[in-house]
Amino acid sequence: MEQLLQQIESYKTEISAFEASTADAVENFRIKWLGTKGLVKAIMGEMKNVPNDRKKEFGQILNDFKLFAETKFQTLSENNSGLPTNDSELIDWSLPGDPVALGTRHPLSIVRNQIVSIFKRLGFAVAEGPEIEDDWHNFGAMNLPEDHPARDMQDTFYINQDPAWLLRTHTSSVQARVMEKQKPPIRVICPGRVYRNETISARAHCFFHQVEGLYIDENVSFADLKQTLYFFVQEMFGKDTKVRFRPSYFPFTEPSAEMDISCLICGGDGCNVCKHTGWVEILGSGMVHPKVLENFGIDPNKYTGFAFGMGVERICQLKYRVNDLRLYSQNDVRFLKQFTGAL
Ligand code: 2U9
Repeated sequence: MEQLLQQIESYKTEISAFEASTADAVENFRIKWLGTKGLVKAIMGEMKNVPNDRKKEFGQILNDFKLFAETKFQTLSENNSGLPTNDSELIDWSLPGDPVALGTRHPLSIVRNQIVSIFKRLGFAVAEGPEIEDDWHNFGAMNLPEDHPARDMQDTFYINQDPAWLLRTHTSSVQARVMEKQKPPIRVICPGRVYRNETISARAHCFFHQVEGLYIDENVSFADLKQTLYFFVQEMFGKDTKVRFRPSYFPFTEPSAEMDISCLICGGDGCNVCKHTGWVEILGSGMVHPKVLENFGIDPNKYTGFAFGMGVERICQLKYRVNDLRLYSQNDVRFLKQFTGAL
C-alpha cells in the first residue's frame, strides 16, 4: 500500500510540473491522465487491491488525486483556449457603444435661434458684445440722461458701486459698439443676456434675454420698420397673426411704437393671457433718435434708421405657455425636457 501512496505522490509531482503552451499539448495531457486508457483510470483500478479496512481511506485519496488531475487539466485548457486572458485583451471592440443620453436645447435658445434665423433671412448680421459695460455704451450713447430713472442703483447692477461700470441693461450697448466701428448701411441684430435689479418673482427676474435690431441707411422709413416687424411676426407666429402698433416713448427712438399681436391663445376672443383685450404686447420699436446717430458721427440729415427690442422670455412664454419666469433658470429637467426644437 505504501507503494501506491508513493506512486500517487510521484504522479502529483509530475502533473504539477507539467506545462503546456499549445492546445495539442493540453489534449495530450488529457489523453495521458484522464483518457479512458489514462493513468488516473488505471490507478483507480488499484482500489480492488486495497484491503477492506483501508478502502475508505484510499477511496478518499484516489478521489482527491482524480480531482487534482482534472483541476490541472481545466487550468491548462483555460490558458490555451486561444481566448484572451488579461483584462485589456478582453475588450470586444466590435460591441456597440453605450448609448449617450442626449440633452435638449433650452427653450430660450430654441426661440432665440428662431428669431435670429428669421432676421438673417432679411439680411441682418448678428453681433455680440460684453455683458459688463461702461456707462457710455449702455446709457450715454443711447440718449439716456444722467438723471434718468433707469440709471438708478435700484434698477441697474453697478460693479463695485462704481457708476462707470455696470451689467448691461439692454443689448443696445452692442449696437453702439457696432456703430462705433462701422459706417452705414448697418443691419444687425444683437441677441444676449441683460441684467436689471429686480426682485425675483414669477413675472420678474434679475436677468433676461433680448434680441434687439438696428437698421441704418439712406431713406429708411417707418414703413420699413412696420413691414420688417410684420414679416417677423408672420414667420414666428403664423400667417394669420394680426399686428397693431401703439405710440410709445423711448429716449433712444423718436417716434416710438410698441407692437401687439392678436392673442395666440384665444385668437382674439379674450382670455387671461391677453387680459381680455385680444392683443398681447411683444416688442418695442422706433426710428433711431437723431441724437443717437450724432453720437456716432452719423449725419441724421443723410441717414435714418429704425430699431427694435424684444424679450426672448416673453416670446417663449407666448409660444410655449410658460407661466413663471423662474422656470427658465432653475434647470429642472422635468421642465427642460418638454421642449424639442430643431434649432
Ligand atoms: C440703438 C438705437 C435704438 C432698441 C429698442 C426697444 C425699443 C424696446 C424693450 C422691449 C422689451 C426692452 O426686452 S425689453 O424689456 N425694448 O422697447 N428697444 S427700441 O433701440 C435702439 C437700440 C440701439 C443704437
